[in-house]
Amino acid sequence: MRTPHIDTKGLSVAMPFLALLLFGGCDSHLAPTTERDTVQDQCVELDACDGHQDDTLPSVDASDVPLAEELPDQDDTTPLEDSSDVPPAQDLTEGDVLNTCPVAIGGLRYLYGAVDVNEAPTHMDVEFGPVELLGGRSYDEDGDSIAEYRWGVTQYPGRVPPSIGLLSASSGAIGLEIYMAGSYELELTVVDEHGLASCTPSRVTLESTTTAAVVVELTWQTPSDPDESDDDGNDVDLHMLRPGGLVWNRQGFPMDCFFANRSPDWGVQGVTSDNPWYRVDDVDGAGPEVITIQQPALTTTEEGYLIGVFFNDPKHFSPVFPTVKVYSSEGTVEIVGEKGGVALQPREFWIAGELFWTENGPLFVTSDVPQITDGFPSP
Ligand SMILES: [Ca+2]
Ligand SMILES: [Ca+2]
Ligand SMILES: [Ca+2]
Ligand SMILES: [Ca+2]
Repeated sequence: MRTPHIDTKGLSVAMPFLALLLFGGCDSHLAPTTERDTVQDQCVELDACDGHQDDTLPSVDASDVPLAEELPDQDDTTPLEDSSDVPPAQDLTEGDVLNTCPVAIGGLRYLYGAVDVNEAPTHMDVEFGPVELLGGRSYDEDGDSIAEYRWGVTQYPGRVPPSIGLLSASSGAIGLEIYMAGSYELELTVVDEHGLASCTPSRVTLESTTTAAVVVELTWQTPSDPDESDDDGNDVDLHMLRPGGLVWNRQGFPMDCFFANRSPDWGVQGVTSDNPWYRVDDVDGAGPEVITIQQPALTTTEEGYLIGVFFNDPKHFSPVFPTVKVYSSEGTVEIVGEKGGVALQPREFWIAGELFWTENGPLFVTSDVPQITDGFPSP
C-alpha cells in the first residue's frame, strides 16, 4: 500500500484544505485513491483543445492536437497521483473557491464504418481497423476547461498493449489500431485547468473480430528489449507466398504478399474476396502483422500458401522469437495452427509453415526442424 503524502507541487492547493481540516472540522479525505493507479500501460497525455472537443463529425481540430511523437511520456508527469492527495472540493465551505473534479466521458468511433452519431458509444463490436477515442463530452461542473485528456489501455488481447497515437494527421484523430481478435478496455481521465483530475475514470470497451476465413497473425518477442511497447524495437515482417509461388520479397510481383505488395490479385483474376490483404505493418517491436483472406481459393494437398517471417531490422535488439498464428474467423475464432519457438538473427528468414485450404477445410503444416535461411531463399 502506498504511503499517503502531499508533495510540494500539490501543497499550495492543499493548504486551504488542511486549514479547514485542522480548524474547521470538515470531513476530509486525505487517503490517496488507488483507483487512478489503474490508468497505466499505454497512457498518453493530450493537450486540451480550446474549449471542448466535439464528438460529432468531424471531431477534432488538427491544429490543436500535437503529433504523436510530441506526446510526452507518461513518466514525465504524475499529476494523477498528486491530485488524489488533495481533499475533494465538496469539503469547502461557503466563500472559498470551489473546485470540483471534472467528469470524464469517453466514446468510440470506428473509422472504417459509416458512423453518424451525436453520442459516441462506450462499447463497440468492431472489425479490424482504426478506432478513434473521443473525450469531448467530458465536462467540469464548475465551468473549468478541460486541460488534458489521458487514455490508458487497461485490457487487451496478446502480450503487449496496442499504442495510442495519432490516427490521421489531417483530422487529428487520436486512437488505436485494432488487429487482434479479443476484448479491449480503455480508460479516460481528464484534468481541469487547475490540475485536478476526474475522480472516476470513464471506461470504454471494444470487442474485436473479423469475418475473414483466413487470418495469419505474426507477433514477436524480444527478450533484450527492456520495453516492447515503446517505439524503439525490432522490425520483423510477415510474408505469404501464393500456392506454387517461387519469388519472395519482390515489390510489384504478385507472388508474395507483404508490406510492399499489400493486396495482389490471387485466385480468380478480378475477384477480390480471394485476394490476400496485408492489413498492418509493425516496425517498432512485438507486432502484430496481419494478412487476411476473406475466402481463399482452394489449394491442392501438394501446394499451399507458404508463410514466411523475415527479421528485417538489424539496428536494435536480437534475437527475436516470432510466433505465427493462423485462425479462421467466420463468426467465431477457430485456431487452425500456431508455430513459434525459433530464434531469428538479423536478416534471417524463417518459413513458419504451409497453409492448405482444401474441401476438408484449413490445415497449417509446420516442421519440427526450423527452415531458416540467411536472407530470402532463392527459387
Ligand atoms: Ca474543477
Ligand atoms: Ca523497445
Ligand atoms: Ca514489419
Ligand atoms: Ca482474385
